[in-house]
Amino acid sequence: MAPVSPLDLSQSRVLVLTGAGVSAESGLATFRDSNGLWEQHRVEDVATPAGFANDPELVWRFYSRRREQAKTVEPNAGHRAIAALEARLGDRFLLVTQNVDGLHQRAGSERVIEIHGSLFRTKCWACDLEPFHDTASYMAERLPICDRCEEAGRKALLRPDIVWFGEMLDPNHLHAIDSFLRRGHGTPLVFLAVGTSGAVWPAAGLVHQARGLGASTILVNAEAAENTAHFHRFLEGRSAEILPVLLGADGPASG
Ligand code: BV8
Repeated sequence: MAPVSPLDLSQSRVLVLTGAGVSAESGLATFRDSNGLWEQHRVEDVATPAGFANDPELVWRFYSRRREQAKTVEPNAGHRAIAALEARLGDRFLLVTQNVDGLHQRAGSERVIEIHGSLFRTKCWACDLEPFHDTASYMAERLPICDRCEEAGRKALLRPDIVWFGEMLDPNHLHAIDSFLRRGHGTPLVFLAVGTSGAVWPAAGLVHQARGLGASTILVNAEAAENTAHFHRFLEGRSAEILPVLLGADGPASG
């Protein structure tokens, strides 16, 4: 790893975007590591509304396996360094994650927007039932159905509360991100992306949004990403190694 010195973020506003590479350090496979494949299915075919309509058992098997796996791993030093920065910066910090594994929250992060949803939340495929916390695995037995729909005489499956390919992200999330980037104009803005291939939109476009608002932009990734060229700085290496140094796990106090 090339030498990395701590950033002085004491007077900055910081937006962090994380991807599967941050969780890879905890032992969870990334999307690209598996060449985007799972049980010989392309993830883009499983993690889609059409995939669920076509084979809900396969999709529930995919997510149940990932729920089980995510329960067996722990947050790593990269997650902890991000949580420590939030503790120092308070409302001058925001974490946007593409990860659905909940490891950031388990490391202590609170100001988190899960733009692709959560493994541990389930919702109804058909009605606007409030998504609920759910750690269950639905492998062989009957797939979960919506009680509320059943009471209304309809049969509807429950589904993971995940943003699938081809589905819109929550507009409230996008609005919260935009207003964070625009708020407090005048304080230096830093956009830090970590462990993401920059392959999935609109998350991959955040670097452009941040630069357009004057942010200095840094990418920390194990290899060049699809949008590396759009970052002012690219630090190649492992997030669990770089982040504690870069963010100064015990770095400068917030000013
Ligand atoms: C939408 C939930 C509007 C699933 C996920 C063409 C151009 C532009 C856009 C599109 C297009 N064609 C289709 C689209 C839209 C599509 C898209 O972007 N497709 C891609 C494949 C081209 N986007 C959408 O559909 C989004 N919605 O656009 O709505 C719309 C509506 C209708 C029709 C069209 C558009 C919704 C996207 C959300 C999809 N859901 N997750 C699930 O998790 O099960 S995305 C999925 O990929 C995960 O969330 C994952 O996080 C995400 C991105 O992957 P990464 O996190 O970056 O992970 P990856 O493996 O790719 O990379 C990891 C990186 O870490 C690697 O670079 C590796 O080198 C590095 N690394 C590894 N170890 C380490 C490390 N780095 C540091 N340290 C380490 N130790």
